[in-house]
Amino acid sequence: MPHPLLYTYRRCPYAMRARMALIEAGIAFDAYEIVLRDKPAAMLAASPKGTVPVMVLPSGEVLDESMDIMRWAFEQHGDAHWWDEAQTPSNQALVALNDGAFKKQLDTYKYPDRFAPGASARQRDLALGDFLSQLEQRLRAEKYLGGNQACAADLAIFPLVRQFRAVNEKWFDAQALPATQAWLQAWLASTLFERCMKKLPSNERVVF
Ligand SMILES: N[C@@H](CCC(=O)N[C@@H](CS)C(=O)NCC(=O)O)C(=O)O
Repeated sequence: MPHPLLYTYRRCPYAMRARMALIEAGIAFDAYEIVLRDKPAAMLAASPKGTVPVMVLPSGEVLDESMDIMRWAFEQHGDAHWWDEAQTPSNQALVALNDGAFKKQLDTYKYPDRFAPGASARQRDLALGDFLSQLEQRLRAEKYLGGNQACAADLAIFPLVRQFRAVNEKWFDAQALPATQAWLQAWLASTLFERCMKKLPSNERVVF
């Protein structure tokens, strides 16, 4: 049986969540590290919208949304907790906020030159008030978004919070977000993250 193929980009937060889910679920897969400016024709033929991650299953079925890849991965997994816990209304709402408003705020914060003066700091502060404070409340109550055990919502949200912190680590670490900071540091130090960030050659299909 050939492996499923994941078109991926190492630094893309959506591709990170997909790779972490596949690794956690113990799925053997091949990976193709793309160059964003020169996407492979085979990937665009499978998914014309041109975003990574894209997963092509041995059946030919194509999954081109990161959450669909996570769901597929955890469906193959013996432990239903990883996906089911991410389906609670509070986790679904938090992932939707992460992928929606928080992602937009992150982009404005990250690229201040592309926006009006002051917009970057304003969006940073809105992200703190709208999203990070909610995440903090949840993580003060429980170690993970999945409770005592991590779930797909933890994996979905952590890569974007990582990017947000990376804009200005000193600023992030100085905020009153102790539970979020500890949660982020634990993910950064995890074997799962280390494995998902393995360096691959570009433009080549390899066993991940
Ligand atoms: N909703 C998509 C978003 C994926 C996405 O936006 N990926 C970015 C990279 S982080 C991308 O491929 N952008 C296309 C480009 O930059 O050309 C998902 O969850 O899979």
